[in-house]
Amino acid sequence: MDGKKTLYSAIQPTNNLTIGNYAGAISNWLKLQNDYDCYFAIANMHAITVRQNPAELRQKTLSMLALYIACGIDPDKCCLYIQSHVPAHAELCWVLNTFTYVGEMERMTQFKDKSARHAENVNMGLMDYPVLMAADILLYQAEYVPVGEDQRQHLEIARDIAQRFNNIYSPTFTVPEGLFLKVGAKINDLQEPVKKMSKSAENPNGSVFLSDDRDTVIRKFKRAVTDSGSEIKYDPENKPGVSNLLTIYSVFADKTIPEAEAEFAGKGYGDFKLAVGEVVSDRLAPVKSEQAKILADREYLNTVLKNGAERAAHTAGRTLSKVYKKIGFYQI
Ligand code: ATP
Ligand code: LTN
Repeated sequence: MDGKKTLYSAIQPTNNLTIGNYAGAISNWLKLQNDYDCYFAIANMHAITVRQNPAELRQKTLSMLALYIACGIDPDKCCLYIQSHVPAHAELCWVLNTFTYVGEMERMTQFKDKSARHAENVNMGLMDYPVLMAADILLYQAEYVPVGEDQRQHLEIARDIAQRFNNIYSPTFTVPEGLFLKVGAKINDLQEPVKKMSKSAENPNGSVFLSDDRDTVIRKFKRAVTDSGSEIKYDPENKPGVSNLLTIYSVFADKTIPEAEAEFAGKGYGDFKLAVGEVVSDRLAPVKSEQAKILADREYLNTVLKNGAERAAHTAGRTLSKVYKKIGFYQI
């Protein structure tokens, strides 16, 4: 479209989003939507690799769409859709499975983590997760994929699979590149600041959810773990707690890390934590009220989804048909 390069990303509708998802994914998408032909999906097929409550999954899917729009992702500029609405994802995934080795999948960090966390349900889908993600990206011939740091390994495998297929047949897939932010690509847990902040963390005090009310946000920041010493300085190695808070502040206040350091020079940890909590809740308040308004308009959401799925299916269908031709599937 308009000679713009294509960009693809997705988020699973599991749990409520955290400020980590906002910083690492959505805030980045916002900046990119004007300059690229963007596809943003709700990855419900990825979500079921971990057991979900059906009613909740349905509700979270819509609530995530409303959130995308409330954050400023414009459905007139970007293609917003639900992964399961476009069958080509499952279809290409099957083909790509035959170009992926079991050993490669067993080595994936997220697979190992999630298998340990869900030992009672280490299903084939969990292992196949990266191949489905490769199918998502490759169907749209995406040049760029903005994601958080934790997705780097999955992106590498998507590139490998694309190159493998292109080498065996002829150039078919664009080999995608990850777009990682300098600041915000990894927000850590407030209680264990050396661990990634996650939607499904065990301790809810370590994650700040976009749905948290102001008091909860402030309370979580007040209780955030800081480090020894009293200086407010960015030093992830020796001061992981303070550095994480500075990162959050810089994303939510739209300031650089040195600007944030200068602002808090000479101040105590108490004031600093309060200021971070305030800037985050100030930013979230309008998003939350806008999300509720959008969520109430089911007809509008369904129209967005219908248009999105149509557009996505058109692009994806072209790639799938090319693939089927190359591998020798008879087509009428
Ligand atoms: P879960 O805890 O359920 O595995 P998650 O919080 O890791 O989920 P995903 O749906 O896997 O969220 O990720 C959505 C997007 O948010 C991805 O682009 C991911 O890289 C980004 N992201 C997730 N957590 C963080 C974080 N702590 N900091 C920065 N970006 C993040
Ligand atoms: N696994 C991703 C979500 C995801 C994705 C994608 C991201 C599914 N398909 C395609 C980028 C491109 C995650 O963030 N956990």
